[in-house]
Amino acid sequence: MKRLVTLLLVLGSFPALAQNDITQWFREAKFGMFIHWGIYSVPANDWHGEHYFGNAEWIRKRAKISTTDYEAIAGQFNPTHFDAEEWVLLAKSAGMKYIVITSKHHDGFAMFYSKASKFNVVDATPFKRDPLSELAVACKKHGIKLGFYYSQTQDWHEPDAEGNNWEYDPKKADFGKYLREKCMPQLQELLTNYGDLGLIWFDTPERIPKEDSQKLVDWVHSLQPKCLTSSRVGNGLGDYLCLGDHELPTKIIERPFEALYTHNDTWGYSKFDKNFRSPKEIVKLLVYSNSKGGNLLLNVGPKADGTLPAESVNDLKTIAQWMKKNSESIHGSTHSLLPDYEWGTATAKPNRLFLHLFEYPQGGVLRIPSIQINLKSVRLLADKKSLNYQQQGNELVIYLPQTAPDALDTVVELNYEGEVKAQSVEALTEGQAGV
Ligand code: FHN
Repeated sequence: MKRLVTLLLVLGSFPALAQNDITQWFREAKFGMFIHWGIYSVPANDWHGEHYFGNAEWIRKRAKISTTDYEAIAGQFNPTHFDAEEWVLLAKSAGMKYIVITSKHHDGFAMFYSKASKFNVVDATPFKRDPLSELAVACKKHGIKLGFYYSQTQDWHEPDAEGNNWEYDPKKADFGKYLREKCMPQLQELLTNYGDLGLIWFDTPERIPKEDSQKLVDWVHSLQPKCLTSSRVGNGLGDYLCLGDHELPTKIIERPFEALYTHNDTWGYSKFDKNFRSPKEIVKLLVYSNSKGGNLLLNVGPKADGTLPAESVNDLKTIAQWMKKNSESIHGSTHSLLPDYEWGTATAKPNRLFLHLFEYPQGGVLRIPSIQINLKSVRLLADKKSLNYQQQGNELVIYLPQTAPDALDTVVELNYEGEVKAQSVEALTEGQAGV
């Protein structure tokens, strides 16, 4: 149960950006699309009739598939329906400002043309196209930042990397050799052949020594000084913080950060998983991440034919409708200056607070306790309709339409002058994210 604090505090100030801060675009982006796509989308959690549940991109390890058998899957990967521009436009319409796609996941397969390993989409599949290059072109055309996920430590195709303990003896592994001969050359290809990148999304650092994590960060920055690295490069390094999978922040985090969720219960496509989060749940995840100062990276898992699951397309289109009317409360916003409440939470811009009502108040009367604010106007963000309000002592009462104008999230915009004084965020936020 939350502690009630009667003391009113001036809640936070707007985070200042250092000049030439390479994280600025990331801080302002707020919403990104994660894409886990690889040859694991062919079995899609069905390995010769045996059904797996959960992370479909892990099929190689979970079914202990031999190198020969796994290489044969590449021979069946022919996503002729892939249309980079379609994905980029869908992401853009949903308000996503960046896309991060798996260039090489733990299975070791490169979804790009690589001279450093023949186990790549151009050399090893009938598709013969480089989807990352097509995505880079489409992202540039539509003003979307592009980032590449790269599994730096686990590579189940390489005896010298981590992870494949069913075919190789980990004691004989020479991790330095793998770094020199595959990981760093492939990063060089990614950072040289696809234009300016927003970020490299490292993952599962495992036991990587600190000097190797540092080497990777330095390598990325030497090739593209403005390219960010994720904290999962390991050992406390990286330009921004990735929270754990499916972890929502409950308190303001000053460092640039990203919460990450997948649309259902797998990152790569699984033919058995229909447990998709609803558009409302996704908007809620987005807003709660934003209200603590960070971004949401939402994952979709395309199929082996190059199309996105219909559920992902439909839900992103629903979010796009909401975003059309409410994006002002998202992009470029900062963490909330208010605590979380039973009805939802807030995002902020200078002199503006955006209240996101996920649980609509009964009869349309919204009461915010313990707040002092010099209001200039209160309105619904979607249609700019003014709302009546009253400051009754320390309580602010806002009179809304009787029923929720937006079933996903009704956004109320407060315009104010001076400082906002409210109940301590510390006291109210713990455990209230409630998604
Ligand atoms: O093992 C991976 C998993 O397959 C997926 O890529 C997620 C995304 O954050 N990262 C690892 C687990 O944390």
